[in-house]
Amino acid sequence: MPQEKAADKETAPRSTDIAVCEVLEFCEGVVETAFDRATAIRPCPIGAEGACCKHCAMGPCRLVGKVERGVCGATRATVAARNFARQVAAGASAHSDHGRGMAFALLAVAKGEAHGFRIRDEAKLHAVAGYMGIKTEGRSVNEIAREVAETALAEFGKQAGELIYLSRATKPRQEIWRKERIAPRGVDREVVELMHRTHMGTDQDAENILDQCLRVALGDGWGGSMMATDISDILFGTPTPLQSQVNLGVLKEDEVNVVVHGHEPTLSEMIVAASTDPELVEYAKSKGAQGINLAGICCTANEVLMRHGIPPAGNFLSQELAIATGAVEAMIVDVQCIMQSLVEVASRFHTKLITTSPKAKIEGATHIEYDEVHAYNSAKEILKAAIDNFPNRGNTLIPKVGEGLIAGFSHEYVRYMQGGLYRGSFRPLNDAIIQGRIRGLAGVVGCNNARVDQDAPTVKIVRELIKNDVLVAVTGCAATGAAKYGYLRPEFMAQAGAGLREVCEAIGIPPVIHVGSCVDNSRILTILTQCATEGGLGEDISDIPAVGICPEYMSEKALSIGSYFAASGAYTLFGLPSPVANSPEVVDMMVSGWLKRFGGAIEFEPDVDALIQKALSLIDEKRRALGLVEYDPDRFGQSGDRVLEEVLARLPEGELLNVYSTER
Ligand code: MSK
Repeated sequence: MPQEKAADKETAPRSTDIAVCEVLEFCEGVVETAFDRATAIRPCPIGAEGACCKHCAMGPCRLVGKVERGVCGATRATVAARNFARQVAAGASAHSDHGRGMAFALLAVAKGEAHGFRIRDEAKLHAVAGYMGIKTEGRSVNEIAREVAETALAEFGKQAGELIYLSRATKPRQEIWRKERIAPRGVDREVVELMHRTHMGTDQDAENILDQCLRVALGDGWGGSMMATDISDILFGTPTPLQSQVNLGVLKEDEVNVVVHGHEPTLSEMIVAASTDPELVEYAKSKGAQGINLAGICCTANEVLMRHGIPPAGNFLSQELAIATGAVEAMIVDVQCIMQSLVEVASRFHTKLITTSPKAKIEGATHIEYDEVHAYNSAKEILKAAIDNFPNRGNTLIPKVGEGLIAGFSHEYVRYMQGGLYRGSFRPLNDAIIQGRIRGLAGVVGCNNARVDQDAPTVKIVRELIKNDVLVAVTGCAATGAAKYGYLRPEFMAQAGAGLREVCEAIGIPPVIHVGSCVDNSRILTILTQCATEGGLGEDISDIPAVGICPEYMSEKALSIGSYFAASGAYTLFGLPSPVANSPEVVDMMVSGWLKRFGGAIEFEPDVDALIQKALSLIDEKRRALGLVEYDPDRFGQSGDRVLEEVLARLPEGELLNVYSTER
């Protein structure tokens, strides 16, 4: 792979991304980055294993060595479960508060108070109204939208009953949630109850704490996140496949570079619209630039990539380096995954760091508060500040490294691509799995983590999975990671096993499909549910030959995602050491206990090769349980488009891959 650079094992983890390495080399001794701090700061081994309890002022208690209990008598299991559960609560809150923000935005649009926004996908609005039991006949779009928004908002504060969207799961899954008493009542209620239960001296039964943790996580996956995805689609359009590029090479020497970073799509949608405003483009030219170039980092990047093809400049660990290219006039941030160090890095260059959310100010950054009512004007004000900054640009270092990609695979499109508008279904995919052309499915999701080589685990896992005929869906920073190395290009079918390749060629998709940002992991739940209800692969997500993998997790949101995947019946593997390792009892509850009760589990496996083998064996076990033909990599011989392989073989190395012109 031309894009991969072997990380120097003598040193601390760095990156396999040659663009990142190029800028890091320049930063050496000049600009401090997360890579440097990760080398300087050793992770606390006590906290890392969930052995530290700091829930009251008698501690912090370190349950290590011969210490089995804290001052209050809390056991290792209680402490590990409480720590994990609180992390899940924080992650679920981040996703769900994002979902609440989207519901408020929809309400403002429906009331005609959000200038510049409109409902772009009426079909999706009707579909969502259907899930919510809202009458649509004879009503205007805004009336329906208003009731959808109000119903969604009510889901957060609901005190009893069940979240409405649980009814979108398979019937057997709903029964499991009821039987095991983990069906969430209201999104916020479950988080508050978890914080109560994990207060000193309250819930002191690890399994009971973990049950509440799953209730919270389900409130995220089938509540806050799913509503965030749906409402984003209603307001900004349901994604369909489109082309773009990725990596630091998407920044332009001769244009005003504006990088959007964070998670929420409302402001970034307006930034996209304003970036082509003739008045602003002319203004940029008056300052000596050729135009305005937008790029993204983290999941705001994924939101605007999925709907507009705006190129991601990188994933989580690339955020400081985008600024260190010296070519970014403004980095506009909203919420989540934004490093406080950006202020310091930006101060070394001319970049304006602009915070926009009242929920996320950063000392030293410029705050331009965004509100839906004046969204377009806010976007213009921000872009104008970026343009004004263009003449201040000094020397730049934009690595000539980039990669093409295809993104935009909403679950609606995945269904559509298997038969079109009138015959769309999951039948072809299910049949391919049943025949063994596709061995199984994997969702590869999550972040970068400065404790491991940036992108290395994700890329290795994706490569091995597709080689073994596993169709991969990616989200979040894992999606950007896979994209940087070419895996989101249809040409990369050449690396897939023969069976997977044949299916991808027939449908016209890459072997790795980008389904969105981290809240869009809810799309994976929907895809798996539709596979289950299509027939032939059992009756529930837990029957399907599928795994969830989070190779480089960093965020608490990833733990919430893993927990709702597990409670939804998916075995989920995390590629870092276990945060509950201090309690073998809790480790066992989350693997064999959850497997028995929910058909899904969470396991932490830092050895990438072992993780890949585990993922493949889990898929094969499900195949056997369903009585499907045993997977045989040679069954489909040399099927697939051999011509493509020959064309690729004739090209000099690097011609198609890795380097593209910055002229787009
Ligand atoms: S941005 S949560 S680093 S995926 Fe969604 Fe990336 Fe993980 Fe943040």
